[in-house]
Amino acid sequence: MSESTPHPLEDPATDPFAFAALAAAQIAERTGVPRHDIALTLGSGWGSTAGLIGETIAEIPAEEIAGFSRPALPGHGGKISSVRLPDGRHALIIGARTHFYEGHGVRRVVHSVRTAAAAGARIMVLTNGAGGIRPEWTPGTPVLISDHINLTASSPLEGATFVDLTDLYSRRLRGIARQIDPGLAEGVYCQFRGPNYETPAEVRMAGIIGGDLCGMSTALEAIAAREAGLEVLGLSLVTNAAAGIGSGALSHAEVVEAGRAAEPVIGALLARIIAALDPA
Ligand code: 8IG
Repeated sequence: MSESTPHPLEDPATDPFAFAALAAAQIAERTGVPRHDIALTLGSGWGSTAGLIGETIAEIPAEEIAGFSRPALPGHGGKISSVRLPDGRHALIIGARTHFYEGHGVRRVVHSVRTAAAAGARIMVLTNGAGGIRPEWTPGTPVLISDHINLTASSPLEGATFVDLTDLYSRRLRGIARQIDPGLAEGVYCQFRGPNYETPAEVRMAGIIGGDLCGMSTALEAIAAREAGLEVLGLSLVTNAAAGIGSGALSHAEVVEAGRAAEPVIGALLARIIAALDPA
C-alpha cells in the first residue's frame, strides 16, 4: 500500500469487525481451512513454536491479507500460517504483530485478534518477549500472564463498550498450562507504550503498582480478544531484566539473542500446552 493511501483501519468510516471478517474470509480461501479453532500470536522468542505443534498447511505473507502489514522489525516473523494439530484441530499462527508504538492506531494493533475471532477461533494465545521486574527471573524464563496493567492510556474498545476483564487471562487455561509445567511462574504484565524501554524509575513504579513484567504489546490485544469472546492465554518470555533491575544497560540485540537462545525450550513447552488446550 502506498504512503498516500490511508490504511482502511485508519479510516474512521471502516467497520473494523467487517474488515476482520474480510481478512478471515481471505485466510479461509488461501489456506483451504474454513474454520480455525485456536489462534496464536508469536512474539519475540516464541517463533519456533509454529513448527512444533503440527503440520503446516499453508503460509501466507502477512501483507497479502487485508489489514496486515509486513513486520516493522526484521526478526518479527511476517507470515500468517495454518497448522493442523495432531488431533485434527486447526491453529492460525500470526507471526506479524502491529505494535502500538508504530503509531498506526489501536485498530491496527488488534486487527489480528479480531481476524482470529472471525476465523472461528475460541482460544487466543498471546506471547511476547518482556523485561522482568523480579530479579529471580533470569533471561530465558517463561512466565504465564495472570493479569495486566494497561499503561498505554488507550483501549481497543470504542464507545460505551463496558467489557468485564475480571478473568481476562483465563484461570482455566492457566491451570492447563501449569499441569504441563507445574513450575511455571505467573505474573502481571505491564504494557507500556514504548518504543523506548522504561527508565529505572518507571520500572520501580510498575513493581510498586503490582507489575512483574514490562512490555510493549499484549494488553490491548487481550482486551480486544475478550470483547470478541475469545478465551485468552498469555505467556511472556523474560528476555532481559527490566531497566534498573539487573546490572547494565538494555540493548535490542541482547534481547533478541536471549530470545533466540531460549526459543527451542519455550517452543517445546508451548507446543505441549497447545496440545493440551481444549475448548471450554
Ligand atoms: I523483549 O524491558 C522486551 N520488551 N517495555 N521493557 C519493555 N518492553 C520490552 C522489554 C522491556 N523487553
